[in-house]
Amino acid sequence: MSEYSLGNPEVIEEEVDILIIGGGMAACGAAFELQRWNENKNLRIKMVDKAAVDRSGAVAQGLSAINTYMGENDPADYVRYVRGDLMGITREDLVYDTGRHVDDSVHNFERWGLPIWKQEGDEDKSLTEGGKPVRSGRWQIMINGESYKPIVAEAAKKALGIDNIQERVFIVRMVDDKNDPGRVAGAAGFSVRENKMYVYKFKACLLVCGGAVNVFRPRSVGEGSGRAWYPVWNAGSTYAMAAEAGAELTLMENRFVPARFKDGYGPVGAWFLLFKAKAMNANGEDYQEKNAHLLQEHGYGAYVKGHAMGTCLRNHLMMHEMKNGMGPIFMDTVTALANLAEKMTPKEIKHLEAEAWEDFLDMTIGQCGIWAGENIEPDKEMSELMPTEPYLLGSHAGCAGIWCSGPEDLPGTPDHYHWGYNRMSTVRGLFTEGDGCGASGHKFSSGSHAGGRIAAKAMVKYVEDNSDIVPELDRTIDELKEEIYRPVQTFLEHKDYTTAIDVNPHYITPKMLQFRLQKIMDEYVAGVSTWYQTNAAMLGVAERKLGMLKEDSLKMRAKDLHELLRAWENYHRILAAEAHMKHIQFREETRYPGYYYRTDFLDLDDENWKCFVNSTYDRNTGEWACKKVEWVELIKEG
Ligand code: SFD
Ligand code: AMP
Repeated sequence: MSEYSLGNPEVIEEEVDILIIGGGMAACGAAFELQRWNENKNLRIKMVDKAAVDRSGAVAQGLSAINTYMGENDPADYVRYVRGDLMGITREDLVYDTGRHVDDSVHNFERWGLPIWKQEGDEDKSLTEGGKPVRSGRWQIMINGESYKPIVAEAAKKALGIDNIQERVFIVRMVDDKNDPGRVAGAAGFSVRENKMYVYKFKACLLVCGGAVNVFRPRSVGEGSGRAWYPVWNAGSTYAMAAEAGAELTLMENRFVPARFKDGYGPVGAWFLLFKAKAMNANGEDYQEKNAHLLQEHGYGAYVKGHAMGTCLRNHLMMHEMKNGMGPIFMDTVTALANLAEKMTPKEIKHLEAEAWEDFLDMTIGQCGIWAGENIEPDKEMSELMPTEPYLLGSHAGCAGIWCSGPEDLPGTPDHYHWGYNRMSTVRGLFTEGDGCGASGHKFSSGSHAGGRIAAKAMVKYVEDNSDIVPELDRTIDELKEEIYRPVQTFLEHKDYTTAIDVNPHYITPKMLQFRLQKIMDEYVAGVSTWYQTNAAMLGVAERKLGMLKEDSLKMRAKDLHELLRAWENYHRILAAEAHMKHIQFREETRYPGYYYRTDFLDLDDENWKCFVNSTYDRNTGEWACKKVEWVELIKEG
């Protein structure tokens, strides 16, 4: 395909009843569930993913644990746990809803072939037959999960039918209804492989494109650049497209800064919880014990129960050491494995060592590369831990996202938690789950799948109740084409002005624009270079610079389809970044110490800020508006 034909793509228009945008955990859950509710109804359903569903999204490389499985636990306790971990403010209706439904998804994963570890003697029993899983923590169970995503994808593909799945199409924007601006009627995007633009019309859609990675300058550089903990192909599309469609966002000030094995970004859960490893400072001290008194300051310990402290607080205690020159922080893998091996046979010890490697081979292969490349044998040498660059997400230990209507049957649910169909945003017809659904973290892979199923059921009801909707787009095909392919036109118009293709006063390459975004966010919005600290003055600078960046984003060039993808991913990142910055600016307290600090408001201030911060974006003016929204306790402390 020549670069010149790129500006004039073939246009493919399709009308369906329900469009699933994304092909990750929530999307696959929805696809599976829709089959059930669509029996004898013949609704037209389509799934569109920018990648290939078999290996797309956060679970692409696999996982070693399912982090949300109730089993013998009461979902009310799960709500208490999530509330504590996220410093008091969560939508308890949404969290409870996930808790009461999540196990069925896990049982299905096992039925579809996912190997779930069982306790001795129960190896041949499935979970539904009473087989007891190997728990790493109260909520987490261990799996052999290299093929987790293909297994979940296979069930989704079978349910929907291959013909109803469109892979390699990147959705750029939602389109409002011409006759009803409070409702979405369509979505538009382009093939990342062929010169084709896609325009969908629908009655309802599930927007589940994951969270936002590479918004901040990553710690990885040079040949490691591109390595991050969360998937780099989560580019903020969910938040940006929802915001542009007018949907209210919530808790976008929240972010996740995970403590990870340094440079390879290997997760720590299995090491802390299953292998019972301890982390220590440069002097071999247990900094969590040593720094426990820090939780008395600024009210940070308000939600600590017994020894259980929120994920951000564990970071807070670790960062204190690093900021005070007491790093590196080491994960003592050596003692952990030696303790476990004490009562083991040589064969069992070999197996244990294999598990230590498999934990990463199953989900973060790059960490094994680091171990191999640096001659680290975990039973002989400790590994460094490091807090990563921030990620925006709503399904792991973070709660950024879209403000969604919750279930209708929970006692005490206030009206502002429930205004329509479950998991529908404030824009009619626009549903979300997984990383998209705000104020309800700790869904993880299983909860995101279950959430997709909850949303699917509600979408079918919405479509049936609104069968008279005839979606009409408020943008013409030509307008959409001009907007989506603008980076290509910019390139074609100006490329001959200079002899060096990447240097041109009329355009900026997506890669360079991304560096600019990451530098602004890193230096002014509490990235790693300021040890996650910011204040009103820094945010003021960020606001100005992001405004100019947004203006300049219209000058991004695309010399091929790959760059067109990168250009739009970066545009989505900018909007997600702007929302994050505006929310941090609005919330004048430090709610999540260890994730970020407002140095001008260092206290956790329950009196003024035990509330949600919600925002809306006006795509015509480019302005954001933030407001406080009341938080309500539904589950009493047990
Ligand atoms: O170890 C467009 N997660 C863990 N969950 C667990 O249950 N256990 C773990 O062990 C977990 N850990 C973990 C996890 C993730 C990662 C990356 C690592 C380790 C290394 C979290 C879960 O994976 C996560 O919660 C869910 O996957 C979230 O689901 P969802 O559906 O919200 O997002 P997705 O799966 O990433 O899917 C996104 C999809 O959108 C597509 N997409 N399609 C069209 N147009 C666009 N513009 C699009 N933009 C994106 C993507 O291709 C994808 O299909 S551990 O750290 O704790
Ligand atoms: P991670 O590997 O860090 O993503 O963690 C996986 C799961 O284990 C998540 O549910 C975490 O909240 C939990 N977890 C990780 N480390 C700890 C810890 N030190 N104490 C308690 N829970 C943890």
